[in-house]
Amino acid sequence: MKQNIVEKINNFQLEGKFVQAIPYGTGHVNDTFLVECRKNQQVVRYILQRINHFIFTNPKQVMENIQRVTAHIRQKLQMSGAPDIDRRTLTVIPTKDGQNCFQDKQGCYWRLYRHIENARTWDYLNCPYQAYEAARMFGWFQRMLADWPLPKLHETIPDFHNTPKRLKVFLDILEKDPRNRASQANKEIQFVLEHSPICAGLVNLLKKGLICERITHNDTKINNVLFDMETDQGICVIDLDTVMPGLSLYDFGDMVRTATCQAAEDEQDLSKIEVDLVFYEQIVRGYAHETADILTQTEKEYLAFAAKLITFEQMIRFLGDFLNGDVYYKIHRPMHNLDRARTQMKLIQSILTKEQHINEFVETIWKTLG
Ligand code: ADP
Ligand code: GN1
Ligand code: MG
Repeated sequence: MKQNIVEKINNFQLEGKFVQAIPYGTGHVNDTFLVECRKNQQVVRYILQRINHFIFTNPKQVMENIQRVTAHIRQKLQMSGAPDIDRRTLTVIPTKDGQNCFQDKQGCYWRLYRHIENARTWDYLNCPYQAYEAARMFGWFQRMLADWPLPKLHETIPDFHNTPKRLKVFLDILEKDPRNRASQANKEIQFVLEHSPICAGLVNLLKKGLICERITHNDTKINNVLFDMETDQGICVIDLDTVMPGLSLYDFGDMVRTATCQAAEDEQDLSKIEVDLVFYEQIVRGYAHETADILTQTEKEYLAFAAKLITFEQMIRFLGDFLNGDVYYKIHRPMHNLDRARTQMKLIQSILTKEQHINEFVETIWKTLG
């Protein structure tokens, strides 16, 4: 393993000499390593990643997007005289021949980022302040990209949040039931079939011209924000593979999905899966703080709907992958994807029971902001 990583890392313009690399993070798609080098007496850290090229079929386009997005944000930070810029946006380390990623003999793509020090991610949050901060960061990220110039970014995964298409894919898998697993998930399948009309909600708004595409993150899962270890402030939005044209509503929704429940996405004790309204309210406030003058009235009205919808979309993605034999998301135990689908179902049920209250406070927050 060590030899293998040394081989990859040696292709980049490193500062210092390689010491060690350890697998890092809890992502479901790419492989991440924390790399430590030594330069004189100092430790220099990097994040090395193997891009999953079965999912991101054009890694060069992914990297081109990331380069452009990080350069755009960096320039704005510089112009505003912001401090600590290297901790507020990702820095891609070039390969020795000046490329932004490297393809090995096996055809895998590798990239290297500067490691942001004294920062950490959370797989689920511990206090409402963190929820506010996470949402403020994703709102800030959207605001930074609100004036995106042409040319458009590449669509790194087509129809990524096209929920009706996601549903169609799910129904096709269910019909084939290729691993004979449907009988193990009767309740969950029934739930999907009963609630499927929700799927078209946002795509229909787009078709009617009531909302528009923006440059969005598309994976605003809570562990894609770095928090400062001392202050717990949000400092950097990471995991930029899916930054592309999309809907701001899906970004808001995925924050609610992952930051209002104080349990992991794969928690097996479903009694812990509950939407926390104090966290939810802080997410709306943090997001509104940055986006109040960018979002349209319709976007503001559909925030709560979007949270429910994306949780449903995620449920059908996990459940579909379970039925399909776990071919997309990494799993660490049998039934892992079914467990994940179950947490999403429980979260939607919890949202449904508190929906009226949620709609009321979202409306009040926008009213008080004017
Ligand atoms: P994945 O696509 O697998 O989720 P991420 O890009 O989110 O990969 O990285 C996985 C984890 O690595 C993150 O949750 C975070 O803890 C850490 N990480 C990623 N990039 C950096 C960075 N530049 N500095 C510090 N930590 C990072
Ligand atoms: C994947 O790689 P990671 O864990 O950040 C997935 C997201 C899902 C998420 C669910 C490219 O994200 O869309 O919401 O798992 N990324 C891709 O945890 O499919
Ligand atoms: Mg991530």
